[in-house]
Amino acid sequence: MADARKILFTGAAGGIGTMIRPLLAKLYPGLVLSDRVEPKDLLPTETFVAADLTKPDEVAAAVKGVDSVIHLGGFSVEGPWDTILQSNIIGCYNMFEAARAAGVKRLIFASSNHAIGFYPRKRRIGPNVTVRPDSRYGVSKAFGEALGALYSDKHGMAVTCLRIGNVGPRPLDVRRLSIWISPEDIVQLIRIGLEHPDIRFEILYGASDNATSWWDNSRATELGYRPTGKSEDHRAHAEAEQAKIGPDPVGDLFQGGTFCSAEFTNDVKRAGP
Ligand code: 15L
Repeated sequence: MADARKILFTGAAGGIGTMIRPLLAKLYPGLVLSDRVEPKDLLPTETFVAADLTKPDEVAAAVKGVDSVIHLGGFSVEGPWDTILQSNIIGCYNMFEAARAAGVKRLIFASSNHAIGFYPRKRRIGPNVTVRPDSRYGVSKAFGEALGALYSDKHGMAVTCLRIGNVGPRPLDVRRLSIWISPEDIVQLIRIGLEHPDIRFEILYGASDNATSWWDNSRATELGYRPTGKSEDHRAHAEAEQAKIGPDPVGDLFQGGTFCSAEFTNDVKRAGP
């Protein structure tokens, strides 16, 4: 039976949005897409509402009548402070607040591995470690997770934060062998966030079944996550791509990679937990 809930999907025209839209459309016909610009090739079952996350009235209009939100909107890499502030701090707050006011019951927040990027690659971590952002972007993702906890505890919104590694058809390099997630697997996690009856506030790692993973994703397994992607199937490609990239004495030590080495002025022995 078709899912009758009204679901808003922000960031629909972005990189991940473009990859997963066709998969989500099959599961949730009637999906409402949002972004600043309309994605090309809108399906007959999809509708679009333009919204700039920095404008509370536009966000409120997009979220009107909606039961659940998949919030992928925002700036997706490191950027100048004002860009991060507007898109990912103010924009994220506007989304949670509009969702609360509209009575939204569930929200999936696209967090990132960069909220914990300064953990060493040698260390395996679960979802409950202290955040160690590797960038202003990573700080904004930690902020979004904190907002998720607040709106869950104070207002009863069922919030799932996905600490996404890197989404794509295959891992791009050796670092991504540890953090890669296939489009199908991220849709599986989104589905858990939208449907699982036990969700209150969750942080789950957005990773496929990667043999070299740095993350304990057992909570996702408990909630029914059964990833089908295996990064090892793509090792030859990832290693060939890695050979084209020079060594990064800082980034190669930490989970966040180049996000850690960018603007780095510390002694590497004093960085990370
Ligand atoms: C992210 O959070 C970014 O959105 C994406 O563009 C990649 O840089 C990814 O992390 C990554 O760490 O590979």
